[in-house]
Amino acid sequence: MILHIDMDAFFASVEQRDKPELKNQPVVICGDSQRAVVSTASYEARQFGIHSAMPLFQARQRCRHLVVVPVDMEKYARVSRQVMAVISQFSPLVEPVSIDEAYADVTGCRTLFGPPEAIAMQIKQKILTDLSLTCSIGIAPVKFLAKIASDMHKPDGLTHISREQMPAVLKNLPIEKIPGVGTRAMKQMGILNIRTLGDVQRFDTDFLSKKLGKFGVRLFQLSCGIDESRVQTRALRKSISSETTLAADISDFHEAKDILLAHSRRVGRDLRKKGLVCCSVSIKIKFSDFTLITRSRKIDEPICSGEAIFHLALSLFEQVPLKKRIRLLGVGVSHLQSADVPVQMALIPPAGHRLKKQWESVDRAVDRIFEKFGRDMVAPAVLKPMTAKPLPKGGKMTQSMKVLISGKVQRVFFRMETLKAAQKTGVTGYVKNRADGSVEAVFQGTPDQVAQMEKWCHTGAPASRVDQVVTEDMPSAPDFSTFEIRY
Ligand code: DCP
Ligand code: MG
Repeated sequence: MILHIDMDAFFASVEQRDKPELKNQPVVICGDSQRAVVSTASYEARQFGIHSAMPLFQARQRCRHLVVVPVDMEKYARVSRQVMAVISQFSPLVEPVSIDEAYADVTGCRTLFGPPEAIAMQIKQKILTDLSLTCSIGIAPVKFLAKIASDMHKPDGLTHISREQMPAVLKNLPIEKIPGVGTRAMKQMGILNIRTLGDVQRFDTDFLSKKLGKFGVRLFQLSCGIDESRVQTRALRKSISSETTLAADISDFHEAKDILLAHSRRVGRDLRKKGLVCCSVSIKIKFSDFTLITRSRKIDEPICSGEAIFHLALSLFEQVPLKKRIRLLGVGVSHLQSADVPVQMALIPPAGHRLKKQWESVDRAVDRIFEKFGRDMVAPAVLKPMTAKPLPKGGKMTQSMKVLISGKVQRVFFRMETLKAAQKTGVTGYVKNRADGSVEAVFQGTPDQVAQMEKWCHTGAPASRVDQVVTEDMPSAPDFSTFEIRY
């Protein structure tokens, strides 16, 4: 059985909890610009017809005594983590899907906590007593129905759709309630006179896939109560990589070696931070004529130290004949697994094993210093700083870096959080969504500020999952005066 937990009027409830004068008041959480739109409205404000995404001026017209509270994303992210922690006490299989909602598979938890409904009640109770917040929970045999159920009796609701009730619920379920139905699909279904999931049954999958593409097939399955999607815990990243398009093409072996070391350390740090190890290392080289080569090597024993990654990256690099100048250099790791998974060690450790373990503990110590005191405190002796160009005015060193972030990074507050981090760090530039599902950002500032922002991209926003961060130095970027979200 699957639970879908969704907090009630999340941002507004957190503010009403923390500021007692807001209790029972029509409250909206909102930016304060001219063009501000409502993030969310308290249930009192919803009685005036105010809802998320409504322009603030319109909301004010509907309710004269509306209370406008500014967004405090850091606080909501913190509360979100507390909510997820409560849910995780009841099931090991928890999938956070946004800042205020998560799925939990409670199939195997009956012996410990009782039937699904009892578990849902315990989660609601614990969120109320520990965090003074209410949520609504849907219970169903499949994910999409659990989500629909959580919305049926909001706020503070608990809705259980049993396997026996499923056919009746599916038959009458309005099509617009199905998560992921876009306006185009809605239009097409209007033409076919499909209003409920029951109506879908009048057609066969061939016809539906011709009219609606892949979604048509999924729709047919859903109408039969089939939803193959499983609750996915922190999905393992497939690969991690770091690369730089160099400010100027290089041909010097030692210079290339320094860059490989910097990238290897960065990738290693990212691996350790995520609690992962890798079994494959690769390098990527783009030459001055834009030809691109990649080389990779699999290893038997998983690694996560920057030195070990560098050792393999260098051996790959040494096998590449360097006839042209190098424009881009990168290091990547793949075949990732959790560092907690027990690794079968050979009975007698190979000669290099102790050395490898020593490097890993050095790296972990350096990581802790990095976290505590910042990037400049420790650096490997052979590393040079990454390319930076001097600003003509003021004499301050300025660096511009373009970063492409892929993974689950859209529709999860990634841009808003990047904007906040950028404003805090003091960089200029922009962040925007790309059509391919990735997020693009340009950061401009001192090398240290840019490095901080690059580090932030690896961490991501609440509920996001960063799979890959690709960086590119921009030797001739225009000067940005602010940091903005671009559309
Ligand atoms: N949010 C936002 N902009 C939107 C929609 C939502 O900033 N267009 C934010 C504010 C919400 C939070 O995300 O509090 C969670 O979104 P929900 O859709 O779950 O809405 P609420 O939790 O506010 O209300 P509900 O009780 O309907 O779940
Ligand atoms: Mg909610």
